[in-house]
Amino acid sequence: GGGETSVRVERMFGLMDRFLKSDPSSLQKDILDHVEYTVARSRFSFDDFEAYQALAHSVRDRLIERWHDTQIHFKKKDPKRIYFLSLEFLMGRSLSNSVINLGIRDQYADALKELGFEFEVLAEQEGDAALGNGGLARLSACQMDSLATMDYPAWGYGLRYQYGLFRQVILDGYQHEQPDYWLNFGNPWEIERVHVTYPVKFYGTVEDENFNGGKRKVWLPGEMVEAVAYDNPIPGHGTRNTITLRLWAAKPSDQIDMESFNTGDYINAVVNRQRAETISSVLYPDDRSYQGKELRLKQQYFFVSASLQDIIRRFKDSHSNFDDFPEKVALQLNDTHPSLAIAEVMRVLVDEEHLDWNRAWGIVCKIFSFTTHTVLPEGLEKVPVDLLESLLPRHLQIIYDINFDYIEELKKKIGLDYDRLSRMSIVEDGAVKSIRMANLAIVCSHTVNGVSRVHSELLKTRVFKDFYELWPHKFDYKTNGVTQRRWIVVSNPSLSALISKWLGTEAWIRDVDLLAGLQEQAANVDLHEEWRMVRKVNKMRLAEYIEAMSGIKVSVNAMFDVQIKRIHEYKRQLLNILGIIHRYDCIKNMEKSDRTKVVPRVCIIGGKAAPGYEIAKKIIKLCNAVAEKINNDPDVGDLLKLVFIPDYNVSVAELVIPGADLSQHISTAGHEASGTGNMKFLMNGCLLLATEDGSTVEIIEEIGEDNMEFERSRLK
Ligand code: GL2
Repeated sequence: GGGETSVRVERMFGLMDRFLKSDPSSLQKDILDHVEYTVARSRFSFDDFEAYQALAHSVRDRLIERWHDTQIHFKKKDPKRIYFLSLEFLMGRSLSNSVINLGIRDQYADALKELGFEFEVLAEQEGDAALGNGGLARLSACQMDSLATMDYPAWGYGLRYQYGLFRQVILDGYQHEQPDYWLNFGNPWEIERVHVTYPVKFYGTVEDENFNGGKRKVWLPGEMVEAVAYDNPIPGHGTRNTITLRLWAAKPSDQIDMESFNTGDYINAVVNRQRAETISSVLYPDDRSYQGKELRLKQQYFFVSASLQDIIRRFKDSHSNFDDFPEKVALQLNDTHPSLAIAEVMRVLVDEEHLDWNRAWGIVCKIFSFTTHTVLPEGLEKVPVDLLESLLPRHLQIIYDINFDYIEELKKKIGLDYDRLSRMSIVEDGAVKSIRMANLAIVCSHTVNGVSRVHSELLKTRVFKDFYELWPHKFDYKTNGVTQRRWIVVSNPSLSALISKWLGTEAWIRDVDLLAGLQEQAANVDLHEEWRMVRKVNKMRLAEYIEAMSGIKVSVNAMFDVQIKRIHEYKRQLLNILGIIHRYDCIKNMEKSDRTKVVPRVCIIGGKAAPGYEIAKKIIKLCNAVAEKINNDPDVGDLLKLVFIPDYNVSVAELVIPGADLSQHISTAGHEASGTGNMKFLMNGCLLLATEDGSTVEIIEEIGEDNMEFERSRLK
């Protein structure tokens, strides 16, 4: 828990007076100063975007104060630190979230009003930080918010992609992908750390070298790239704790290609240097399909190597004995994407710190925990041995050595069951010999987490059955959660005010369990009425957005029936669309007099398809074709509409979820590891239409059967 390491203390050095003030006139002065000195516009003439920039910088100043205090505090206390390694973070926008967590949203709104600006309008100027694909990446973002709020000494590490997830544009009903130039207008939420840089090495050869009378391995790399840190302060709510999301960008290293400069091939030398930057240029847009691409592996190692150099440097600042490492460092692997970290820690301990192999292995086995986010065996990463050998020759040797020792141990435990040994091996001997990253992660981690109870059961009984039988104590689960700060307070301010009023406290913003207190008022008709009004306001906001995006006018008196998530066959958007076609047919075939009994419905679908996922892209086209037909049929009118919302992302979700009456989570049972959208809709008071899959099963238990209806086939 946080307790011991809490930074919920006032500034440590008696410098309270130095703190930036947050009364409206101080805020106004700060904003105007930033207009003049940061944005370099006249304080008498600046537009909404410039006002947003100045506002963001003024908030950032306040974040930095807390962030410094947090660093000083933890440096002094030296607690065990949590390092969350993830290749994806879907942070969305930062402005509203920051001022809400800092507790100064209203002060800013008042300050801006007097300057002639609306807070909400300026907040809309911010683009999304979309450095991830879907649920896994948004979960990382929610976790950062919770770690900060709960006073953990945590660090997030990831990659600062130059282009985030592609922008989805719909042309003639088809998805087209365009680059997301999210950094083109600057990013006030990050701080470039030009002095926090580390060299990252690739390729080359491994040689034997004489050492202390024996031999040791030396990696002679063939390419070197520089990792530069960009820090994103993450404020907790109701605490001064402000943690760091450190994202790495690739820059050419001064040490590369000196030869070409010296031999006069200046142009090629510059071109080669630019190549370095491609490592952090683009996020792979496929969630859960791994193609064994070299650039992807390079990204993984680049981020792992830089993060570990940083973590080890911090450890060495105050420790000299690596046996203490597990007391001070916890490394959380978010899926298999960062699992090269295991081989990298071994390499650093053995090759650079000269620990003997067994001592290093003992340390490695105590520091890693691994969360897997998938059910499908084909979703598990496999890295072709040839690729690894060329890019990271020393790591391949280390993985082989880990595997050798592990298989020897395994033989002692399970005997010579070769089928089982080959299933459990880290190395897969097939047409393409490859490394099974999940097996590597399981072997070395002290804990293997699932993301819901059902998921964990599937891991134990199917996906990782062999491992569960061997190490039952390693298997655990932590059902996913989402932060109410983002999904109610930021995205649904009216509902947030309503909840605080009826609970008589704002404490639920830190402690979500307190929402259960609303149960006492469940029958209160005044509450119902206010709730309905809140929903209406949110539906109006959504209807305006729909009209602006698609030109389709929808009635707010209709039921808004929503399915927003990545497009996947298993998520069954197709089933939803077939249901809509059926509904349309039924209405068409109805007697006019019966139509009055139909509840008017606006069906809303949104989501991106991986660019190479043909069937998913056809589902989008189908949706748009069906929409075209239904929406232009005057005979059906407001009884049925279908809208495909383009470019689904975090800020679109923030707009759509509060306006939904019904939401669909209809994955084929056994396929959705958890799902997190269901929780976001639910906490906004939305009905769920769902299959018993992933976390929905636990939602059912929480809400109780009184609050749900089973489909007939489930009733005996
Ligand atoms: C996912 C799972 O599919 C999803 O069910 C789960 O809620 C999230 C977070 O644990 O992880 N796995 C994955 O690769 N993506 C997910 O959303 N993209």
